Amino acid sequence: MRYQAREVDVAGRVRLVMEGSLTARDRVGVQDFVLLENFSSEAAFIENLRRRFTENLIYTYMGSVLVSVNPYKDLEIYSPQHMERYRGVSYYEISPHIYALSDNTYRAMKTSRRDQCILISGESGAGKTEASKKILLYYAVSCPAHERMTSLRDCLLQSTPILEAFGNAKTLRNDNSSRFGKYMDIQFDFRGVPMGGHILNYLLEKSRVVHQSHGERNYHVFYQLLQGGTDEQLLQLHLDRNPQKYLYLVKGNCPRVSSLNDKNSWKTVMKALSVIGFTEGEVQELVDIIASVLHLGNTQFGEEDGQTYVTTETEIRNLTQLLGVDGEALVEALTHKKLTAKGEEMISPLDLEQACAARDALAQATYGRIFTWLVEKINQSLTLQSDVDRSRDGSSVIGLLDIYGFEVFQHNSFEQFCINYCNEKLQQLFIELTLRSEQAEYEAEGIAWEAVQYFDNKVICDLIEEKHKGIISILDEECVRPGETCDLSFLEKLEDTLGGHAHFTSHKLANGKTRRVMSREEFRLLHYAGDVNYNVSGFLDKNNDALYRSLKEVMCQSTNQIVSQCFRREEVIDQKRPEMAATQFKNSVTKLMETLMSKEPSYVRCIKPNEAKQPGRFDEVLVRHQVKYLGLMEHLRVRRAGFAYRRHFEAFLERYKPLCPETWPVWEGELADGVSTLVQHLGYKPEEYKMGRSKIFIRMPKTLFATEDALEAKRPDIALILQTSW
Ligand code: AOV
Ligand code: MG
Repeated sequence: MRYQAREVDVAGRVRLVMEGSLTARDRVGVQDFVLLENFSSEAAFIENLRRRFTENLIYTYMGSVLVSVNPYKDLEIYSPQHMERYRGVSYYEISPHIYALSDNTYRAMKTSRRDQCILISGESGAGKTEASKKILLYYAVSCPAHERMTSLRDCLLQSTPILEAFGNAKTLRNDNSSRFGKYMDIQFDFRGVPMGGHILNYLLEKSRVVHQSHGERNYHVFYQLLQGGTDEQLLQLHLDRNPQKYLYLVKGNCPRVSSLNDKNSWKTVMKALSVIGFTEGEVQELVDIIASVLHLGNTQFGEEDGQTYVTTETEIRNLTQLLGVDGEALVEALTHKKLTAKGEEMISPLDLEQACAARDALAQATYGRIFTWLVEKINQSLTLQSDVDRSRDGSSVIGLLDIYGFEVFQHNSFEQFCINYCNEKLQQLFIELTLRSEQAEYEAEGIAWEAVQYFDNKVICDLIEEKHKGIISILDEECVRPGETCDLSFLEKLEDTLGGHAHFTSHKLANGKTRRVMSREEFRLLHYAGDVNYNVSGFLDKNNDALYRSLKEVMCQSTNQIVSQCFRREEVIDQKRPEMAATQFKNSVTKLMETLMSKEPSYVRCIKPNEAKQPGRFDEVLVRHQVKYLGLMEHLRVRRAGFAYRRHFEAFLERYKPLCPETWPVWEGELADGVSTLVQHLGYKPEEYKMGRSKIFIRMPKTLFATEDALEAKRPDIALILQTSW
């Protein structure tokens, strides 16, 4: 069968880019993008992705980077047998897989004794969390472990359903969207046995607790409790099974999601809590808090003669009972604020709007702190090993980063700003590290390196984080500036300071000259991944993240031990203002980047094939956009700057030695000489390859393909590189 592939060139002419018989390689594409003949053609790149996706081959390498396309269906490729197949096997010898990346990272850690990290990126719904779960499963199941470590293995795995219940929610982009960032270290001893773990969590989207956009939900755990709790339990918590009864759950008008089973998930979460080591008492307290947040949401206020009062006595009674707080003090704190002026304490009433805001701030603070408390508790369960083990030489870690992906909604707020900033930083790290390692490899092998042009997004990172004139600094200043400040005054400050910056614009600055209409409340950032309009409404409040002192006082007297651990007395006494939310986030992102920089990175780049979350659909426009902003073409250019393919002498000789009588069955001499003998016998021309210090570099894929074809002719039993299927 003849096969032709065409693409439209810049001038709009249709040209033939591929022609040949339809071999397996044509059908399923190449398993490594560096082996694409036409490596600078985006059309060829996407065609390769599409072909593989159609054949359910969702993974493709680009050198050591793993590109993954979300299949939106369960593929039978993650069984223990698959794990077994990938153990100890190097890339190229078998179909690309997340297990191959996991295994290679593990072996690199063991042999080099260097800390590793796996960075998973991609937009919301692209499959990052699923990828990170597969990696974790691989380590939990396939690493050697001694008996007392089986509980660690369970804790590692069971931490996921808990954090997902409390930190994931349905958004328009993803039914199980992570609304927090997660960096997890898995610690191994010198033998490669998992010895412990540690999780760092980043900025949970707290506003979701009190408000959801249409078609979105609050955190899974609320619906799980209502669906999965027993009748008796709900009675005790004064809860109704119907989520629509709760004001914090109705805003998105989306109580059920067909892809989620809230009832079963509740069971899973309860089991996970017990595996992690939560006592019955702690679970009860945790459930009391979840219920309290719902009751707080239903707490309503009235206003008469300038006096705000609570109209829902029952809710206050429920809160008093569940949280073990003083009901009167709670009502007082929800309707009044305490001020200290010139050393004197004054009480001033809140108006209706302020009281609602105070209530919502309390709900968000409570939920946010519980989440952090949960992470700490899980961390305790992951710290199992004795100090003796920990201090042994040769222990190292593999870090796993699964953070919220780049997001663009119709309405983008402070949360999207932080999330997209974090993605911007990760992209910067990716560019820096891949470029650097490529250069380092050429230098180490003694091969000349030619500089490659690429887009450096540092300019956007600076725009956001620079001291004094970055957006975060300006936001902080506006939050503490005395006098009348509001979200719009913040926007004006941005316009004054940043007008003229190539990556910043707003309604006023653009003067109606932008393609997508912006409102007066929006500013636009030209991110590496695309343009995003941010609405400034709520920015100051969210950055301030303040909770009235009187509410903190009530909470720190709670008889619920988890609550009293989350609201400490010292905080009420300490008058020092903590850092603002965006600055806190910036600092933790900076720290994260330092951590990642100190490790040997591997990358998984996830791609979302369609917006409908459906299997079998490959939306080329959507995919092209992601290929562009993930910098995949750029990375490929870097990888292909000189040579498409490189291989250690040993591995190359091992694979192709049957092709040459002098190297078959064994080559006794130096490896480099063996490779030289082999390629000369194969007829490689001097311009087609270069010998490095420990590797052979092959310029064009067709040279390698010819060698592979020769191997296939000789050894039909060998699984061919580039055309393997499952
Ligand atoms: P994300 O982590 O990248 O988004 P997820 O990992 O949650 O995205 O993936 C979204 C959904 O896609 C999952 O719930 C699965 O239904 C499906 N999916 C992803 N990967 C696979 C796979 N390998 N096999 C089968 N189904 C898959 V976000 O957390 O929103 O940025 O903040
Ligand atoms: Mg996720």
